Amino acid sequence: MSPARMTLSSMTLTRHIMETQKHFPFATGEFSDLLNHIALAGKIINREVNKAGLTQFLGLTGESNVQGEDVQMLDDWANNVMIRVLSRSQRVCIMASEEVADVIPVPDDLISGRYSVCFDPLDGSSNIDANVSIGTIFSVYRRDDDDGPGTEADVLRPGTEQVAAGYILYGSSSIFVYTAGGGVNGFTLDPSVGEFLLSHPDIQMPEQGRIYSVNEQNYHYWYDHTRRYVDWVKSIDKETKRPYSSRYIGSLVSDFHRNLLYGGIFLYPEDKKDPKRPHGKLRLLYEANPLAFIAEQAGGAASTGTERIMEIDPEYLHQRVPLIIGCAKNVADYEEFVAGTR
Ligand code: P6P
Repeated sequence: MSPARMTLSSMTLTRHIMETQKHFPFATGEFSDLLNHIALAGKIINREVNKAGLTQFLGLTGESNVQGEDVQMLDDWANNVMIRVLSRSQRVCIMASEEVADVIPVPDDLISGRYSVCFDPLDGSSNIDANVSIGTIFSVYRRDDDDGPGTEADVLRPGTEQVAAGYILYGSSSIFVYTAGGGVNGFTLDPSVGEFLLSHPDIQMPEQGRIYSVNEQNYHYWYDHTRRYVDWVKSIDKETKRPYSSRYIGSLVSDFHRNLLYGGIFLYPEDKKDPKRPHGKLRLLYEANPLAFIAEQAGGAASTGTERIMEIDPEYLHQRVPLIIGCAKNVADYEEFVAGTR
């Protein structure tokens, strides 16, 4: 085997977080310790996701969650892992989960901290039984004081106030991707040592990509500007003499991660499909905001079509927003169609 192939990254996630924290004056070991607890939860979830077919975790619980979606058994279990690990980290004062109607306080008998964490414990879970990659998405805020128990106000904050965000993608290999405001780095899990090792340093999106990801089943429910944009990316480009490539997995973390590495745009726009969901399907606090932070830190963009995702002031916990996210030029193109200038 050539020496190059023998090169194994020795930069563990833990060491990278500590190294990164040296550049933050306010950083104490608490922040690094919190991120390491999120990574621990990811390793535990990864262990079960990777053998879901061999355990009792396949299928539905028979219940539906606050979103009105069927709850997969692995969803429920992953949600409990996130809550249990974060509650015992001594770094968290409040949590918000896609699977739970209200904010989740840290039990009185445990020590709480000054961070609040919003998470989707297992995004894309409807794909679990088909072995499609799924992921955990997280968003971290820091309160200025550590007085008293956390409240909903500690999570209803604009995405610009996030101190960290990322996801763990459970796929052919499992990868931990995060930003703390100083760029985006990816760490691949080496199961033989149980460590996330730096595999994708300083991820940068190209200015423009040629992949579009959208569920075209919704075409007839879209507003005219979305239809015209998708028709445009499917038309023959004068320079390249070919249309964009369509890639849609139906698992947000997987679609986003591919576009992050290869370039492209993911769209879940507002539509007229369901009057109860006029702003599209995806949620602001634990899907749009964390991925928007990652996208912007990698040189990309994230918008509703008219507004920067990270500048939205959240009104309620499970607020849904249109999500147009990817390479900066691609998002800008879509915004021009919304504005009617194209
Ligand atoms: P649709 C998965 O349930 C999810 O929340 C995201 O992971 C994914 O991007 C989206 O829904 C897919 O929704 O309506 O295209 O099936």
